[in-house]
Amino acid sequence: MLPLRSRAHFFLSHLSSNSLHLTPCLAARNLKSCNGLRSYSSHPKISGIPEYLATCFSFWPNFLSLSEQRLLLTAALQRMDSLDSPRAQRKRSKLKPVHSDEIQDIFAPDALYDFAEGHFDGVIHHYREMHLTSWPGLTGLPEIIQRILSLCPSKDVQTHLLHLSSRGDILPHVDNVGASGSWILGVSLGDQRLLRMEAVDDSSRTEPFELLLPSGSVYLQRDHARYKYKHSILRVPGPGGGQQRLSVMLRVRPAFPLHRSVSDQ
Ligand SMILES: O=C(O)CCC(=O)C(=O)O
Repeated sequence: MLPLRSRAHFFLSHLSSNSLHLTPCLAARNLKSCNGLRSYSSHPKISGIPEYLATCFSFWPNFLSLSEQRLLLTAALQRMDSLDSPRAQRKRSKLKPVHSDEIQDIFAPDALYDFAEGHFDGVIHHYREMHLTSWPGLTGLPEIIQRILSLCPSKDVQTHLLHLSSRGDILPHVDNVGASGSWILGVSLGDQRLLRMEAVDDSSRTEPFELLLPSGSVYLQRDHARYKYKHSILRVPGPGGGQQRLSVMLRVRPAFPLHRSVSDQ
């Protein structure tokens, strides 16, 4: 089984921050590219995908039906919940089942999850995450996974689950180039969030763009959009202040990983 954190992440974070913290999660991010959040979330400019990125950024706003979203979210939470503390698991087991079709009602309240305050690389806040090696055996799930995999440009895929609390955000970053290859595909479940894409190189004179990611949508960044753009996931400003969101992130394995840890071999 692959470790949740590879030495490649560890190495880059050490280079860029000089602080060493090992946390049990996948950190496929490059700290070098991160900066502040506030100015974006308060003035979102929601736009379409710019013409010049049409070949390397794809978006399917309604890829999964509500029943598919519900099944995929249930499966993902089942896997993640088993990693929470026995205390959190016990508290959740006392919850009364909610009879509703709302996707949000599949999540327990924020307080019943072991959300981490901040990632060691400073990019992500109020989250849980895990590297997934197998999905639970739920009826109908393999068909959904197959449909998602059919969007992937290549086959050698690693899966990462990322659960943001109602307060969770992901700041601008480029995924660690040593931890994954030339494309990243994200399936959004739960709260609608804003994806912001901005060029790494300020001199490129390309405008940042923002896209609303509804539950059931899928986006794919590849090549130029994967390497030359920072992405962030922001709460949509408004009175509600955000709800929980879980993303299923598929990434191609790197052709030449920077490092392999002992448990990788
Ligand atoms: O949740 C998403 O859509 C993006 C996740 C992400 O940026 C990351 O895992 O580095």
